[in-house]
Amino acid sequence: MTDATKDPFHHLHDEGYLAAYDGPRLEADTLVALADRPRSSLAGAWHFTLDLFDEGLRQKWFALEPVPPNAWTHPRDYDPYAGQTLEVPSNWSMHKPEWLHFEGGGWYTRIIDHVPDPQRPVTVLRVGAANYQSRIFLNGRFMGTHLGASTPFCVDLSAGLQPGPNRLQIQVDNRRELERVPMRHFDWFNHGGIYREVDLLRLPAVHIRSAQADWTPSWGLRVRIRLSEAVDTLAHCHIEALGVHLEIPVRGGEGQASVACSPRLWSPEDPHLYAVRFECGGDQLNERIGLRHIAVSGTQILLNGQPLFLRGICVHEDDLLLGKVSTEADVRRRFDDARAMGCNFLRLSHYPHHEHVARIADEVGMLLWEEIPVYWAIDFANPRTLADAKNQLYELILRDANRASVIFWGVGNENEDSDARLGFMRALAQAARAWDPSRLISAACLINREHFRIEDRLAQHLDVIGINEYFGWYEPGFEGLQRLLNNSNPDRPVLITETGADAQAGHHGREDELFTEECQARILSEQVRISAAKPYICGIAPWLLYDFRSERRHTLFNGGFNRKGVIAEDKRTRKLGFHALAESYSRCRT
Ligand code: GCB
Repeated sequence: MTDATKDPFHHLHDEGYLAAYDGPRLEADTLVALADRPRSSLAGAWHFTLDLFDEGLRQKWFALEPVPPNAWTHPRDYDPYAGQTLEVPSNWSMHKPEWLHFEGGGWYTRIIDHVPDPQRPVTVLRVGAANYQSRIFLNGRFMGTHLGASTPFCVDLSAGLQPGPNRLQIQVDNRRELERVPMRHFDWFNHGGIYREVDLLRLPAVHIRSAQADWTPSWGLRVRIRLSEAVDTLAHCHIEALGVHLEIPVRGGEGQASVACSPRLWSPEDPHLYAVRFECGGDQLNERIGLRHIAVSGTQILLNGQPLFLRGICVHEDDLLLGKVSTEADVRRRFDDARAMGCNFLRLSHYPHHEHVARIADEVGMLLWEEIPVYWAIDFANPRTLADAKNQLYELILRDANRASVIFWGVGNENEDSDARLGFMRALAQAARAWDPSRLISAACLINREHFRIEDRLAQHLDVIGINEYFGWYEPGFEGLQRLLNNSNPDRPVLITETGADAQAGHHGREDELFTEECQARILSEQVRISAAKPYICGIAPWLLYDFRSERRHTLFNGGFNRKGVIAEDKRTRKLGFHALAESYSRCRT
């Protein structure tokens, strides 16, 4: 063994270097609600390098001080204060052709200036999303690590900040690994880097971590609040338009209160939002919140007591130029395109999308399914994997708990039945219900092939059974679909969470010719016609709005893209499937 303190080459022989950076974990409990809080954006150029061999962690690049001009120093393999920069937020895959497929570490460095404020002594760094593991360093000190590619995380920097310049470094690693959620095999592109907003929040010593308001006919308005400290105090919630001024007793940092009221209920037809103010001590949050009630009765979904049929479409976050970065214009285009087909529902697959998606959906009146990437094979027997999945779910729920548009939490997609999978997914469904009893829990399940029925051991833990089926595409003809639906007798609503067909835009031919627009259009029409006729089917969300990059798809027609979009990857070229779906939806029950 070499002594690390004496031997500058110690790191060459140390394969245990990662262990020091596995914790503390930055988890949902440390998240701070963003709402309308004042924030300083750290968007812009950060010093950056890719780091395939983890040299930064091995050599401790975070310990490197800037070298004064003309001073001598040991030669370095990387200088975090000079050279190349990268924009935050962005995906490194989109910056240089040779970075497109890079999977490994990336180092971001930025100097931040700190001016102490006695009124707001807490400084929190909030990262909107970075794929997949992030490790945060402040002035050379390791502050913690976050797992998960698509949910936000926070780290309290206060203890390490000095007045004046401070060195903030984030190492982000997008390697696909066995323990991860998703694991190693998925049908979308593994864009790396910090691809959502990074902000600094200045907060009072005791501040609001989360504040949620929802409404049910039995409770009335219910408000839940959680503070940063386990104190006993009073919090308040004001909705002027409803004359609500609710006092919330807080014990040990948590409080809940409710009051009867009759709000104008939010719905896709009338997406009414109330201005809501939460206050506690010196902290306050303003939100615009829709109040509505979603429930299941027998095989129906009821929105505000009325039966609901979901005319949906699935969508990925992928952009030809921006990768997984979603601008507001891009999100609004998604809703406009979906609306043009007569949709009232989007499935945001297969991971949490940007947080402004649900905000805009609240505003424009679109219902949403949000999910975590418990996708295909997962290391279901591994407790660390379950902890990661649960944490991603909790982060998503905390982030979007005030969004009326979100009616589903999806806890998985096409996971093969096994005892380990059942235990894992049941735990997720139960956790989601405990954290948020105001929404429906579902999962996109596979067909039970043995009995050829809609049947899943997980179903009893779900409010709505999601089914992915590709009759007409991966299986010829529609007789199978008819047989499946006739053979099933579910005791709760079923949502077709995926169905569809690849079509290359501009490729025309017969309806039974694979990859033609005609073939895709026919499959979508038949799917809607057959499934919507079954009373227990509460909606359908075909796969999907736009073509997207996929490293699994290499036919001449695919060319590196999944082409089941009803619109091509340019997000402009509408295929015949788009019009077929619009036509089918115009004939659906509402
Ligand atoms: C599925 C998956 C989805 C794929 C799709 C396909 O069932 O859930 O992620 O992209 O099929 O195109 O095969």
